Amino acid sequence: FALAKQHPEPAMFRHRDRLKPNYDAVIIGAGGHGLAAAYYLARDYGMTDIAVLEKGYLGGGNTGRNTTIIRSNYLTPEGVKFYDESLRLWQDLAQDFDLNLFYSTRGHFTLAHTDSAVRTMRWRAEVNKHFGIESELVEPDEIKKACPHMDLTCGGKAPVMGALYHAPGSIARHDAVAWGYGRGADRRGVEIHQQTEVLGIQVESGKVTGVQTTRGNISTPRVLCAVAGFTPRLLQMVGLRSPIYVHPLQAMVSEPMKPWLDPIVVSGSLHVYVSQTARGELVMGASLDPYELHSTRSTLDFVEGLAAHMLELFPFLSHVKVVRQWAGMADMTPDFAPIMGKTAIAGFYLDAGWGTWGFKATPVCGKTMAYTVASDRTHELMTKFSLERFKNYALVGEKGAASVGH
Ligand code: FAD
Ligand code: PYC
Repeated sequence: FALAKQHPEPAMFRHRDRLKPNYDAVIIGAGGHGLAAAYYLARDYGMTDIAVLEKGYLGGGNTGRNTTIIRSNYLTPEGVKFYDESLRLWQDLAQDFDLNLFYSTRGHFTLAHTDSAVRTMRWRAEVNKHFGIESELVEPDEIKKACPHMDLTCGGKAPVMGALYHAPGSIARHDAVAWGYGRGADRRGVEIHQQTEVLGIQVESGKVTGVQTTRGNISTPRVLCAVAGFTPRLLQMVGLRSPIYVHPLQAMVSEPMKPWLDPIVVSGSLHVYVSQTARGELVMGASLDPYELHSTRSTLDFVEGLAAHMLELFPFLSHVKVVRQWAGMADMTPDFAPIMGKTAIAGFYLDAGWGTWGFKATPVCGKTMAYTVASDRTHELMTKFSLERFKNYALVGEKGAASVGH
């Protein structure tokens, strides 16, 4: 009690005892995307009468489960511009929050093991350079220089023929990003309600009017849905359909080691990606689980497969222990691009379809969704990402830049 008196404000955000009966806006999902939108709505548009509703705990969804790779070396002009703006926003985020996000620029190699992969890397490098993004096709000797521990022959199975090198590629501490946005929104008056599940969304005459939650009903004219792998369930509540399908994406982490791996290394062909954190752990991932499943269970099969591929690239790791594994629910779209913006229901805004690629986009999603909710106009950076594109056959094909095997 004495401590509480000395520190009346919590370090991160306040616990709110009760929900109000109405808010200017409700944000469903306290992941990075929902919290970032709340933060920019409060900071840039003075909208603070907002409730962020979270069925579990803040950052407990894909935001706290991802492998934190940040890059902008995408394939389509729309994608490149969007992620590039995100990379710009990442640069002063820690200062903005006054919180260390462990943002660390490492350089990012996407390895090519076949002629056709080399061709795709060259294609990406050229698109990237056209938009001023630092990306280039590099030869095996340059990979070896940056990563001397790599066996470029991959045990003779699939030798590395080159790579796409993206110097700005970075990693950051994922949960600190959620905390930073959450704290910043809370300090500006936004209410964050954990353990509060949205069970229904009220729509009257084509307009959103409120939400039903496990803690009572709320009326509101604006609802932003940012629930990643739960998107199909939420869309059902308002009678909208999307082509999103949900697959688990697993990851694992090793015991800490002396720093030896500076860059981020990705091999789509070997189904491996890896980076080393400031704490010395290797953070590793592979591919989507090959079946639709709404679950965050993890499997032995995944660890065995990923460990085998890691050893093809880095045979000296054979005695290193895996200490944790987990999974998230990836909301996949057919073209590997997100679904963002206004919908056919007035006041219902969507930030979804972020599958395996949305952590890096957290700042730009927050910024552009805040603009869209505050002005009821789709932000120009997201016009190509509308839900309508699937009806109009105007897809944004990003599969070749997805990094994760599919
Ligand atoms: P989330 O963080 O999942 O937040 C959504 C929240 O909504 C959850 O907390 C959930 O509990 C809540 N919710 C759901 N339903 C309800 C309801 N009815 N009521 C209230 N709350 C609800 N992206 C990258 O850019 N780089 C990477 O390296 C990368 N690696 C990944 C590795 C893994 C293993 C996984 C699973 C994903 C990875 N991603 C990566 C993708 C990235 O994690 C996601 O795209 C991003 O975190 C999505 O953020 P979000 O805020 O939209 O969703
Ligand atoms: O989007 O770069 C990415 C990524 C890597 C692993 C998962 N997603």
